[in-house]
Amino acid sequence: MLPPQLFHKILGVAFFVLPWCAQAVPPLDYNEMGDVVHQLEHRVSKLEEVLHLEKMITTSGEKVFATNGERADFDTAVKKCKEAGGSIASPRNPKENDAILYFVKKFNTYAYLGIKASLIPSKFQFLDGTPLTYTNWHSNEPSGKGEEACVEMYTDGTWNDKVCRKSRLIVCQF
Ligand code: MMA
Ligand code: CA
Repeated sequence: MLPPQLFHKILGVAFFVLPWCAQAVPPLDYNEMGDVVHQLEHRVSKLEEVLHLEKMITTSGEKVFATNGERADFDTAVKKCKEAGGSIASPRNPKENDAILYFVKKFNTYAYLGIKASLIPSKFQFLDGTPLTYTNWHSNEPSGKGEEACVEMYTDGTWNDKVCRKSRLIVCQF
């Protein structure tokens, strides 16, 4: 904690320099704001191109899927994605499934999805409990009968229920 006298001093200085700050950064007019937005868009799209080149991101609609190329068990993958400000990749339609598949193929490694068995064994749902409206199970899957609570994506994009402690590619969504 800052001592009250020091806090007071800092506050005093802040208010003292405020008029100067306001002067040093004049307000932007409408056209200038447009320019700033344009420049930022340009920078962001260049960053996206680099990340795409490095096979670290791919987009589907509004969603951005990303990997750091690392592998982890299910709980660690969930944690890493959360720490990065996202969540573990959870495909809601064929296009999103394809976006995740892109990484699975590039890294030639299965990936865990943000899908888990519910209280009813062999019934699967998203991590927030919402039901699956789209599935892409491999033939004869899910097969675990309650013994395989997680779901991995194969290199053909189909899904397999699997134990959660394997090492799989970390793919997050943002
Ligand atoms: C493994 C395991 C299962 C999967 C079957 C498919 C033998 O178990 O990966 O999850 O359903 O293979 O043959
Ligand atoms: Ca299985």
